[in-house]
Amino acid sequence: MIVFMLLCFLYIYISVCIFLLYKKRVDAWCLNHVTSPTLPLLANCELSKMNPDTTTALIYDEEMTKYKLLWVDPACKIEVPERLTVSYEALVKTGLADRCVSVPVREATDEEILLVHSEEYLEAVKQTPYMTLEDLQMFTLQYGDVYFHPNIYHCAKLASGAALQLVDSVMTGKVRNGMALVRPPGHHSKRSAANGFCVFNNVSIAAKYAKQKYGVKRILIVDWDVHHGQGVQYCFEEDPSVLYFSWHRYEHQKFWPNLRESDYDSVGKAEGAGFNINVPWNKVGLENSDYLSVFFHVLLPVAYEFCPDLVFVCAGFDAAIGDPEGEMCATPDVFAHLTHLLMNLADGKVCAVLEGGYNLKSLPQSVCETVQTLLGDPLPRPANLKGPCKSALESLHCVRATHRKYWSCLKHADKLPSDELSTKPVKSAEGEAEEKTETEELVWPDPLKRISPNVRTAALVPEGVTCPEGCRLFCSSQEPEPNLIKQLQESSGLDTADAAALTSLSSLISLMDKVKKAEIRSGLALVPDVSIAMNCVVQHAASSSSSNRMLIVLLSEKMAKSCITEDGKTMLVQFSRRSLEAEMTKYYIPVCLKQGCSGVSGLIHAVLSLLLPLGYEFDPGLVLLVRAPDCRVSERAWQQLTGLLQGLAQGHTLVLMQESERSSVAPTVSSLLGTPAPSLGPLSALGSEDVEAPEKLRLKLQRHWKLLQTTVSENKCDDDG
Ligand code: Q9C
Ligand code: ZN
Repeated sequence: MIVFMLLCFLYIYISVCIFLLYKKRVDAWCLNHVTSPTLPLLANCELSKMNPDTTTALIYDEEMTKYKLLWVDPACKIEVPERLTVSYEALVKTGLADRCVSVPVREATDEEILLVHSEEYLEAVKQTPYMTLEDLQMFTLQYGDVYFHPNIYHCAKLASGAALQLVDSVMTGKVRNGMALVRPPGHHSKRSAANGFCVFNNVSIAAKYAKQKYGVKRILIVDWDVHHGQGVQYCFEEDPSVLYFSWHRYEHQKFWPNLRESDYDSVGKAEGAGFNINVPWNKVGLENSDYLSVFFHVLLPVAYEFCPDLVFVCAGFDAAIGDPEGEMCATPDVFAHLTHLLMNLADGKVCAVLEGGYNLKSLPQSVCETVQTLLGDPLPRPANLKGPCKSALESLHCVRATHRKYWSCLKHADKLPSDELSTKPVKSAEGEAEEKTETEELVWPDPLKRISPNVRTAALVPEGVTCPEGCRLFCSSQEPEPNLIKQLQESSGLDTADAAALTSLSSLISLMDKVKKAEIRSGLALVPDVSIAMNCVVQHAASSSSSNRMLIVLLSEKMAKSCITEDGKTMLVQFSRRSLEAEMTKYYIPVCLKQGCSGVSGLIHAVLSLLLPLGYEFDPGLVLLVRAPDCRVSERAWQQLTGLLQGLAQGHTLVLMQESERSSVAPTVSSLLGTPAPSLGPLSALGSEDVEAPEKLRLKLQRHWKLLQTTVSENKCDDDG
């Protein structure tokens, strides 16, 4: 009997183990097993987790922690195995790792490594596992700021292989996006040389591989590591199919790797001219506003014009606060926004690959912010943004001026001031070698928890209109209050007899309240008349005592200034073809577009370079997005707009559309649900009118809204330095 029970127990135990193992595999390679009979056993959430439209790959292997510096070298001592373990542990502890599909690493093959590196170099690195400590030290000497270890060759193959696995997962549609946590990093390594802790150039290899294996036509590489990824620059310098963007600590060439070619005037060579964008930082201590303004005024406009099919991020986190290398002051939550702003490009195909990041507190925080954003969680509020500092503005100005001849979105950028080249090496006045004060510990608040409301998106639609999948049909539970009805009657101008219309307006108000109270993340309402509905919502918001700011984004030809009270609680940005400039105030911003909202390039450009900076600086608690039937916006541009606005107000957006536009409900809901907006295709070159008008507006508004600045302003704002 006892033996029998033991056998039973053993049998159950083994079955459970097999099941768990199998489940893990299913998690990783779910799509091959969709028809598997085991699937119905999995809970619903498991199924949704395996939906390739919403999944995020996480690629990590402990093996990559198994090498370290074996001798004394102050330049290399920060590159430690703990960088990877603390990052991964943070993802596990926060439950983020569990929400990702874990994809195994593999070794990159010789052939793949040779896509970027020379045979001689590969052969040399191949010898390192057999070298003695002395040999390794000697071997290391020929390269700059890097160390070798008997196991680093193996890890370097895994790091590149991890990037390739990520490309495969994203390109085959197994996942939407993903992150690879790797060591050694890659972006400094050159065709025939290790450099800056990097052995093989992981992202460059992955980009070449994506071109070769999947025929990807245009690739964007965003290098937000605080160092210049000169290896990536060299690799694609002449290649117009790969747009490389890097910002980096430069200090007029005084900072490592001290290269002349890291400055803003290295734009690429031959065919590739214009496809290399360097933003040199000449001061330390830069903040979130500095980074975001470069996104709004350089990277995003150019990226949308370029229209990549695939996006890589050289995701180093040494540009975050507390990092001993970067000495910058951007907080970890800024990476949530940087990530989000890229997620509507390339149909959402974003592959982030770890590079640097040496503060063991801010690194894991930044990694978590990035992964959580890839997973689609609500963004943190972009609080307390101000304008970029003077030095950042100088860099921004130089980059825009240098690239104006390559990109139509920059063609009205201010020209380079002939006297003030940021390139010229600046002599440090008070003698060399300013001693670093390494002693004082920087502190910053822990990033806030990013909690998703239980309901992602709710729709208020008239009877007969089907509610799209993934969206909750909104039914107001309470009877409308007589007081509210009275107020609505006043603001709508409707007759008391119009009971049905008033009830539906009161449902709209209760939907807005639920979105405001974060019981629902976002909402959409199909209404008989958008102007009336908008009026009601705005009046109601104004009458309620909450201090919640509201951003109204209006696509309409009908002037709507009367909504705005100038008390700072409401900002209205209106897009139309009407020139309402004379009406402009700090909080009523009419953007005149030559082709109205129907011109895709013009609208997108205005959204990126005007609406986003305004919205980020205003930092609303709710976004009201209103689409009048006369606006003729293209569906895709509308989805981009909707998607990009999710970075504000923690995704609390309420969309108003006219009943006649029911065919737009599904695409709108899709964007509210976080599905990347479909790519717009390479945008047609912007006409002068498309750039000139927003540019004029920007100049007028920049004294109120500092995030609109792109040059060290003539109207002398006493900014810091
Ligand atoms: N303090 C990466 O972040 N050392 N590599 C510079 C100056 C080299 C950084 C020394 C830093 C390499 C991937
Ligand atoms: Zn770095």
